Amino acid sequence: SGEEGAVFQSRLPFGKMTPNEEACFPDISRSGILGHRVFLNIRNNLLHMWVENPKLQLSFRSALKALPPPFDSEPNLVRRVHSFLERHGFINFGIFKRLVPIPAKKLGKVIVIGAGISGLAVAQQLQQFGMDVIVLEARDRVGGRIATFRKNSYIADLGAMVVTGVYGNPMTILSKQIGMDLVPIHQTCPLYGPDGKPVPKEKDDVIELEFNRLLESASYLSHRLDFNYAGDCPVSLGDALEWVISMQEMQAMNKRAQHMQDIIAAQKKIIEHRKRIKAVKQTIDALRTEHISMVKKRCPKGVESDTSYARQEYNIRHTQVKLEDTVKQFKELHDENKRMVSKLHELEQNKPSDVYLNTRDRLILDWHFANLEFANATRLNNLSLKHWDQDDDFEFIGHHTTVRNGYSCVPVALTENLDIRVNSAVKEIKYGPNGIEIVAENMKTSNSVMTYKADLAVCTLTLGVLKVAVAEEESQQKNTVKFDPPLPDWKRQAIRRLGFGNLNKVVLCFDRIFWDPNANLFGHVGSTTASRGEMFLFWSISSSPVLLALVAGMAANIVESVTDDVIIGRCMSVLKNIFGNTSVPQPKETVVTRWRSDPWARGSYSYVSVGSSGSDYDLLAAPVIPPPASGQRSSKDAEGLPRLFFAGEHTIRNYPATVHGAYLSGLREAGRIADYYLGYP
Ligand code: 2PF
Repeated sequence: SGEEGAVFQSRLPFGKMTPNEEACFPDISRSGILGHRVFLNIRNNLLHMWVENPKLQLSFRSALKALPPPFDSEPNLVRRVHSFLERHGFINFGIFKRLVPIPAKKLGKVIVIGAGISGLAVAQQLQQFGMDVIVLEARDRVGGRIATFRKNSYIADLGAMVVTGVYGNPMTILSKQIGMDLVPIHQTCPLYGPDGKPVPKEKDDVIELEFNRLLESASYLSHRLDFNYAGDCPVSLGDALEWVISMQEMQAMNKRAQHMQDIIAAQKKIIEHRKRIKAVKQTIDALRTEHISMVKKRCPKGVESDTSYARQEYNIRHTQVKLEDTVKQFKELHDENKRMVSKLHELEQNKPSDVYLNTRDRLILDWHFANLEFANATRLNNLSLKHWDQDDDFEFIGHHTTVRNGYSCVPVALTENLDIRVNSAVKEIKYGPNGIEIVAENMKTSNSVMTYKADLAVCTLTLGVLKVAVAEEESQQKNTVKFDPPLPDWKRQAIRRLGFGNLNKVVLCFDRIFWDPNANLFGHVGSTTASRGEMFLFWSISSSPVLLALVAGMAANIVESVTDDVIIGRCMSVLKNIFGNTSVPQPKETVVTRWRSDPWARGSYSYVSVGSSGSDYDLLAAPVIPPPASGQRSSKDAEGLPRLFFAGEHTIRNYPATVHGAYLSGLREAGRIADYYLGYP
């Protein structure tokens, strides 16, 4: 709450200028502590005003009026701070009531390729900065990977559905502007085993702990031991995890071997003991015989000489003492033997497990791996051990929520006042020192082609589409999108290196709820490691009886080559296994997604693949400056303006693979374009 909360919500440090702020305000940056304080007070105050009331434009005039003295005494500085915050998307973004009209005279022409959340964000921003904006979208709808299925009272998100954390999330501001019905997710997730029976809570907890320990071990291997390369090959997270598991298995085997050795040693000792007992027993028998015969032959006193008598008595006593000693020794040996036998027995009773995890436990562990494969949209073997979680420090805090009225309400709201041409598939992106030319095909009227000319273009094609375009360029094919001239090598390399994953959903709409209505989630443990991602998690977030099954990891791609009937059938058998045959009705409506086969997505979202790193996101974000026109190539010429800009989920290093990241990438590019093309107000 308050000013501090507003600054935190804006992802800025409360008491410090950011490097970007220092670069834009060199005078303040050099001015010492007092100047910094004044700047921060103005900046923080403006952020507070905006976050408190994001439904209304925060104009310079109203901001100046509301600033407490003495910070209103330098209108010029206030104006600069206001412009800075507006240009970089800290204030006046999203959908809000305008107080100052947008200037009628346009300051430049822009084509935005793609009407996903990033394209809509950049288009809204540039339009309010006074540029002439057209958005070209191949599908017949906006939103891209935000796609909501709506039929009768059923609502289900086929793409993004979770707002991940509220504090710092720009979606929180949008939710205040747009009718987003945000509902917190109850994180408890009961698991059902391959047999359909609930996994006991204690077992669930133990395996989850083990899963977290394995992740920690993998992280230790990477960051402490620098085990990131095997020879020349970078190591994947999956490799590292399986390696730690096999170490644990080896340890279990070693323990078992040690135990066997202990048993053999105990057995040997017992045999030795038995030999000694036998020998002692023989000695006892001999002594006893000797003693008896001596007693039998005993002469009474006075028959022979006193010395003889004394020797005789001495010998008898001596033999008797020896006999008693030996009997005592026998008893001791016997007792010890008893102890050793019981120790052996105990050893035999307490065999350590010869496996680290039994089959059942391993499958529960696999469920957690499937969950991780869902979050990363790919198999663990494809993820860079060193960099897969490079964005962890930027995770927002606060609860995760779903959008009960469907996430598509956000992109639809963002279309306000924009010129969006749907059914327009971009085929060619030509760029040169004087501007760009885009060729788009109308998807409704076959063969009709439109050419658009502008000063610059913002490309929000998904990384999957870019990968296909680059691959086709190399094989001289041309079906998707052609860049003319081809994208520079550094850009193509980054497109190839960074991963683009897959994740699919199955929507099942029923006439009644037959699952626990209080749980938002329940998990299903697969029956093999290979199938661990197949419908491993069910979501129930709608107020109507809708279940969403997730298909992640290896299963996500496999499922795309199977018919809907087969997939729905698999879902139904999993559900019947859990809830009983008679409890599960036939679904009324079903939808199966195939994001990899979708020509306008070619997958679900980006991940840091083996051999890639966070800096590839920066390369994907970097604008492209066209090569100088022929005959004009002089190295002395200042480098030309960039004409091709990039936004999208795959271009934002700190928040990749998310809706908020895609949105922020749009705000960022709008700021960058304004800096290049509009100068500073
Ligand atoms: C057009 C196309 O038609 C498009 O319209 C446009 O270009 C490009 O726009 C997570 F991932 P775009 C989730 F919960 O919309 C996390 F990392 O595709 C999560 F907690 C995480 F940490 C979580 N196009 C054209 N036009 C013209 N001509 C032409 N040739 C052409 N080709 C194409 O891209 P974008 O960059 O603008 O927006 C991307 C975002 O929507 C995605 O990042 C987002 O949807 C990813 N995603 C999720 N994000 C999220 O914040 N929450 C989620 O719930 C989450 N969910 C997501 C998803 C994506 C589920 C699926 C199935 C993540 C979990 C999951 O529930 C596909 C997908």
